[in-house]
Amino acid sequence: MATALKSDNGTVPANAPRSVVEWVDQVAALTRPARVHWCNGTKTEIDALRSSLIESQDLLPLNPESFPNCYLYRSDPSDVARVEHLTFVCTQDKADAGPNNHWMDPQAAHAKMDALFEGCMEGRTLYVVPYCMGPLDSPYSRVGVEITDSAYVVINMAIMTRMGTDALARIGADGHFVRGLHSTGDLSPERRFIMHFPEELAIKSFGSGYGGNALLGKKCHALRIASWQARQEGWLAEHMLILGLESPEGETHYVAAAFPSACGKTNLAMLIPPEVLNGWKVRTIGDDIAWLHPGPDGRLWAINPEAGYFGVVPGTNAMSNRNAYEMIRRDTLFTNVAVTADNEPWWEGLKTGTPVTDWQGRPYDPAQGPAAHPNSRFTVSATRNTDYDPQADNPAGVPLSAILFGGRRRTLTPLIYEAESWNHGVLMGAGVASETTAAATSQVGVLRRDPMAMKPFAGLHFGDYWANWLSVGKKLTQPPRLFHVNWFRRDDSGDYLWPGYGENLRVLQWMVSRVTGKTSARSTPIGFLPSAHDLNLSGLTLKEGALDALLAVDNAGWVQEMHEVGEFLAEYKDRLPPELEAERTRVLERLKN
Ligand code: SAT
Ligand code: MN
Repeated sequence: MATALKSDNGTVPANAPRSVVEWVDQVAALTRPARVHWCNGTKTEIDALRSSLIESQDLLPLNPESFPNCYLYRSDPSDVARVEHLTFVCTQDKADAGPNNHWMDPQAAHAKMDALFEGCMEGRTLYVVPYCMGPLDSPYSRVGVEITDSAYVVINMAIMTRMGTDALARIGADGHFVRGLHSTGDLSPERRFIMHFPEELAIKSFGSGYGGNALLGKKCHALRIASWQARQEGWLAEHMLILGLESPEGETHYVAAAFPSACGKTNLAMLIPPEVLNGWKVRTIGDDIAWLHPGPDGRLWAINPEAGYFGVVPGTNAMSNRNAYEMIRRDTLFTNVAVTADNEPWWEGLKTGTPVTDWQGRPYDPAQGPAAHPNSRFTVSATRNTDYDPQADNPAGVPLSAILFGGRRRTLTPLIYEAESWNHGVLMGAGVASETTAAATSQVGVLRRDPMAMKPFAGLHFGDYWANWLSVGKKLTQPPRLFHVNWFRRDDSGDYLWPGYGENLRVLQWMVSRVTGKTSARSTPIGFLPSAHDLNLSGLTLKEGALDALLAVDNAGWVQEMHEVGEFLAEYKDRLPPELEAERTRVLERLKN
């Protein structure tokens, strides 16, 4: 079929590559939209889309005095988080998807999805959304096109990516692009699937409008498809924040950190130093995803493929994350928060105001659960962050001094410990475990292994993924140092042992002093740890015994942990790199001696 469908945004852009036009035609023939709209990413376009959503009451303007240009979107109550049990990696060979993914045969998956997409856009607009993950002029960036029938998705993509004409131009130059097809369908959880075809650079997502399921540039492209490509090409696509840490002497170290969803990546990326650590400065490159490339100088260079934040709202306040708290007071799209009588957004942990309407639009009644959904989100441009690091736009990326892994664990794992080598650090990352949160639809608070915080996002067999980590390490003559942190230790009464938030800078400070060789450390079987006097604790009062607990290595507990890690790794045994198992055995032997 020719491109007979007239776009309500003019016709097909002059710079649209043939391959894109043909694909749009095919999809239009299948989905039968009433209109096709090629997005150019201009402010006029986004304003018009927003106005149409306001008119249809899908978007509610919030108080224009206190929250200028802020809006509330309420999703279907059954569509509020990622759906891991409905997310598939469809590789020709089932083994390539690994035991870490749900798999479906690609042909069967296409047939299943195409049956769902058939006619699904009747009466709707098909939006063509060209986007670039990463700075438009970076060799590390990758382009994609998302076709969607959701204007809410378009508005989000415009914030979260470099979206529009320039991205389309880059496809022309590049030739390759990721094809992401999305429809909200009828939002029925029975007809909801998120399918990835890494060998075809394609994604098909049906039946959900939620962030990670529907903004296909994010987890689907920048993590699942990209981790597959990264393995083939010798780089890393990771679920990591990137920050720049400037010391009082004016020296900046870039750090990437992998924590599972809703474990505080956004808060750490936007950390405001406590007053006693005056002179230190944290700048944000990214809060969720990092693409890491070995550079010609033997260092590891990082870019943030995203252009905005899709952050968890509850808990955000002037103390936990003042930058975010101020950032989301304008130009922000809220999803599933509550509202006050003054038509201001409200969420648990905000500490001021009173909700009158809950996230489902009902009069607020505590008996019906929290006012804001625990996974309610803000979408906002990264440039709205006053501590946005302009280096985020540097096409070369930033060189990493350190990588942190971490999870939410009540017991055992110390506040911080450092790997003895790259391979040891890969084992540390592979063993990450965390108590689950509300970002995915599963039970909350259960300890689950989440290697490199990538369990839901690695679009390949974990064995192959770790092998790639090990081989990237071999290319680095100046590798970043690898650390593991845990801000979430608790005592027997359930109280946190460490205050977290801005105080985490004290831990980063020790990390920098390790990187610069300014401090020694205790060598323990699990790695290097600070002694109590190595941490800068001035002006901080911890509970009696807390510091000892935070820096202790419980040998018996770690022997048990290493056995559990071993059992977990054994699930990947057919492709488990022997170096990883060798590291585990080495640690275990040291623990026993
Ligand atoms: O998957 S989302 O990007 O929507 C949120 C998250 O889990 O990090
Ligand atoms: Mn995330």
